[in-house]
Amino acid sequence: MADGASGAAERSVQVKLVLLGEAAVGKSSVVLRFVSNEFQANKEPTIGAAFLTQKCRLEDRVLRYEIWDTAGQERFHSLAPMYYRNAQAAVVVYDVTKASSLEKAKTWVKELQRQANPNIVIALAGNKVDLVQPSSSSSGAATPETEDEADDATATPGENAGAAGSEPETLRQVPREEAEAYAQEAGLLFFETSAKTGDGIVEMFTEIAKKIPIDQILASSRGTGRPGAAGGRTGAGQEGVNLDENAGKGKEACNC
Ligand SMILES: Nc1nc2c(ncn2[C@@H]2O[C@H](COP(=O)(O)OP(=O)(O)OP(=O)(O)O)[C@@H](O)[C@H]2O)c(=O)[nH]1
Ligand SMILES: [Mg+2]
Repeated sequence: MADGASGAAERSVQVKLVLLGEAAVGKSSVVLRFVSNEFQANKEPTIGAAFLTQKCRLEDRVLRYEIWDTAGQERFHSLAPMYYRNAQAAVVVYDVTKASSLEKAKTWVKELQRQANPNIVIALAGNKVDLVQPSSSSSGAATPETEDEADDATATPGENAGAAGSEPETLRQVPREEAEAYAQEAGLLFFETSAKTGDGIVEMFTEIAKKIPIDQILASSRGTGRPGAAGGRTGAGQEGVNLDENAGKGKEACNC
């Protein structure tokens, strides 16, 4: 997975990506899987937002995702524009075991389509698909690594109480076909994912990367002298956990 491409940093294009979605659908877990290949069973709710980065190799180019993982709790909704402003990509997450979370995802998509960058690449992610699969598989992600950061401490038990087992299909509240049809209609990329097993996560970030108009970003950044400069880190909701250290460790990750 990690191939440690040295010197690639100079050529990497920065892509600002924001995650949005109802509380507890697994946004932070999706990012944690992508950035650190880890999963925490009792992840704490995000406060404000968290900032992380991860590189993604695409043929001869390297993208550096600058990821804003927003808080899904309603009290943080008004902060969202600060994070999606100038974003080139968005992942709107819902939970396949919770129908209302798809409705919330749709309202985020509408807001993005009205107010975000008109060229933004939006992916819809139906997360927690491990809860509705007969047996958990783990394509697309390798074994979890243990990293130094550990921001979990208190428990937020709930919907994922060790449910990998019997009659899983009864847990599904959002049929894949329904969400996929909506995504197609709305012009979104669509994935079902599991932060727990890693299913679909790398694939999703890779497909998003392929859709990013890199040449346009490079062209528009000539004026700024900063590739993909897109809002940078201004306006961060600084209460969030900053896992940026994870990014600088030479894990070229992304598997692309
Ligand atoms: N079974 C299962 N549980 C998951 C998955 N993704 C997240 N969870 C669990 O769902 C709970 C919420 O996950 P978070 O990643 O904190 O959700 P969030 O969307 O970031 O929540 P907010 O920060 O409050 O908006 C945690 O207990 C996670 O362990 C998944 O793919 N499968
Ligand atoms: Mg979170």
